[in-house]
Amino acid sequence: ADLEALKKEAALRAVALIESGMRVGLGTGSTAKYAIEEIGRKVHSGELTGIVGVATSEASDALAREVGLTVQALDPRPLDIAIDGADEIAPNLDLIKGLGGALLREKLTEVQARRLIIIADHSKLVNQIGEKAPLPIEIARFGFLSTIERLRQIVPGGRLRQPGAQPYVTDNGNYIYDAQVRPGGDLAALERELKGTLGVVETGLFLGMAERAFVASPDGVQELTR
Ligand code: DER
Repeated sequence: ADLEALKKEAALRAVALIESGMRVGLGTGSTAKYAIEEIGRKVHSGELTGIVGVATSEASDALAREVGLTVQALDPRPLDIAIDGADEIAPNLDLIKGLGGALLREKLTEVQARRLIIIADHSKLVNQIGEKAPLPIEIARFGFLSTIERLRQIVPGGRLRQPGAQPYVTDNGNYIYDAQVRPGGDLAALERELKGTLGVVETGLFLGMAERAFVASPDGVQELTR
C-alpha cells in the first residue's frame, strides 16, 4: 500500500475511538487530515452525533468546517480525545511535532485532552528523539535574531524556517527555529532550558502526553502504548 493509504488506515483506527457527544481535538498535517475527513464522513452518515471539534490550526479549522463539523474555540473544558500526527515517535511515545508549524496550538489543545492519540506512518518511528527530524521551536518575531543567538548556545546547528524569501510565520504571528537535538539527552531538561529562554514561545517536544499511537506500515497498523 502507498504511504497515503497507510496514513489513512492509521487515521481510521484513531477515529474509531470517537463516540457521539465527544469534544474532539483536531490535529494538523497530512495524516490528521484523513482523521478530520473521516470524522466528517461519520457525522454526515449519522454514525456520530453531537461532535464538537476544536482545531489546532487555521488550516484544520477550515477543513473541519468544509467537511461539515461543528468547530469551537478552545476553552478550559477538557477534550474527550485528540487525534494528531507527529514527526518523530519514540518507544515511550515522546514526540517531536511541529514540522507543520502548528505546535503551539497543538500543545495548548492537546494538553487538555483526556486521550491524545497519535497517527502516523512507520517513517516517524525512532529509537531516540532527535534521530530523524529537527526540533521546531516557535519564537517571538520581535528580536528573533537575538533569540536565535540565545538558542544557538543550547541547540547549535539550527536555523530559522524560511521556505522562501520571507521567514515562515505561524498562525500566531511567530517564527520557527528548527533546531538539531542530539539523541540520547535528557529531554525534560532540554524542554525546561528551552522554555526558560527569553523569546521562546513553545517547543515541539511533546513529552509524556500521548496515550497511544497507531502506526501504519506495509504489514499492517501497529498500536503502540506508553
Ligand atoms: O506539525 C505538526 O505537528 C504535524 O502534526 C506534523 O508533526 C505531522 O504532519 P504529517 O502528518 O503531515 O507528517
